[in-house]
Formats: sequence, C-alpha cells, structure tokens
Amino acid sequence: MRTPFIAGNWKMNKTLDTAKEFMQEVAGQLPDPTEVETAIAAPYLFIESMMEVQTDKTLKIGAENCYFEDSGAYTGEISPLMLADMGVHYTIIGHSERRKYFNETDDIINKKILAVYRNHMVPILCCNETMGRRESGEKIHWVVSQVAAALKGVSEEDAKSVVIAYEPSWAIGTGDSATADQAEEGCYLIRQTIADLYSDELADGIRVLYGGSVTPKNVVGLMAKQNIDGILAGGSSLKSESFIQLANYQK
Ligand code: G2H
Repeated sequence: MRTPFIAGNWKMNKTLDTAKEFMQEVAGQLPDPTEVETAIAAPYLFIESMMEVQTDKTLKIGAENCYFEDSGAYTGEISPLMLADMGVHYTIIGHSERRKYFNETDDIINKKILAVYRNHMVPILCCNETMGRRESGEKIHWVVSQVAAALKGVSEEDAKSVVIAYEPSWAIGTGDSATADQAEEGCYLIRQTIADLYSDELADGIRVLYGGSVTPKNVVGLMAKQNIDGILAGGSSLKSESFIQLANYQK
C-alpha cells in the first residue's frame, strides 16, 4: 500500500514573509499524513523559518537541491549534512532545471543521491524527457538510463524509500500537462526500471510522482492512474489555495 504523496516545488519564488504566510494558511487544511503525505521543497533560506512557524508537523519542509560533499571549500553551496541537521527529510535531486541551467550530469546527480542517503534523508529524484526524444521514440532509453545512473551504488535498503518524479520537459511550467495516459506510461516505465534494477517487490513499494503543469483541475485524473502515486507541482504549489486543493484531491 503506497501512501499518496503531494509535493510542491517552489523553485526560486516567494519571499520570507509570503513563505511564512503560506504556512499559516495551510495549517489545519491538509490531509492526515497517514492518508496523503504532503511536502513543500522550498528555497534553503526559508526552510528554518517555515519549520518554526509550523503549528503541526503535517506538511514536511524539504529542499530543492544540495551539494554532494558534507563540508569543505565549496563556496556558496549547501551540504546535505546541513539540511539533515535542520531536520529536512526530503530533497529534490536532478530536477530538469538543474540539469539544463546548471549542467548537472547523471554522475553529479548520482553523487548527490548517495550524499542524501549518507545523511539519512530521502531524495525526490527527478527524471525528464524532451519532446524531441518522445517523438523519436528515444524516451524509453532516456528515462531508464537517468534512473539507473542516479541510483548507481544505492543499496536495496536505501532504494526502498526513494521517490521518483517523472517530469517531461515539454510539460514543465508550460500549462501543457502530459495526459493522464502519457504520465502513467512514464511512471510505469520508471517502476519497471526499479524492478529490473532491484526487485518486483521493491518496485511495488516505491512512490512514483508525475510533475509538469499539474493543477487542481487535472490532479484527479492523474491520481486515478495505477502507477502515479503522487504529484510534484511547481506553479500550483505557490498559492496555498491551490496547494490545499491538490492535497485534498480525494474530497
Ligand atoms: C515541473 C513542475 C514542478 P510546474 O518542474 O516540479 O513545475 O508544475 O510549474 O510545471
């Protein structure tokens, strides 16, 4: 039984005041975490304050990225050790914007995944697919190779907790979501990859999310699919009203 997971990715948005306001607005409005788990991946600077103003622990506050070393002369970076020390549980790794604008390779993403587990946190690993690759039929190889490369050297024990998000590049921030069938196809492929890398049992237990222009309108159709266990929402997670609607998609 996989607990549905509705996660937000704020990217480089909001101010400290609006981040804290969001926490106040969602208080008491989100589902019981045993029924639907919720999380927001926030800019590093806001994480501590968001945790401080939180009146209950329903919403998990996570990070959008981290470096792969625990400490050292890496000016401007934030380490997984620092995040774990602040009580962070989830961090997104390998978002397509990191791959595209910050040249993150499969090798860097693999190092980050290993660093997250070394610090007893859980990665939300993102893998993407471009329209060109989809149309050329290359998508299968692409998604499989991203997942396999990211999880290289990850033990079975650690892999049990991994959350993987399927995010087609052409659906990110465009308002043009994948259809529920396209999203299901991508999420199924990811689960099969995990079965091949580990086991059917492990693949059955992990959560696979869909991300890319999810809104309160299309969330229900997406969540009805067998292999879609949750959502990674960007734009729709910024306003408390729409995030609350996403989280309560069952109502
Ligand atoms: C995809 C998604 C969040 P949006 O990046 O991860 O963003 O929902 O705005 O397409």
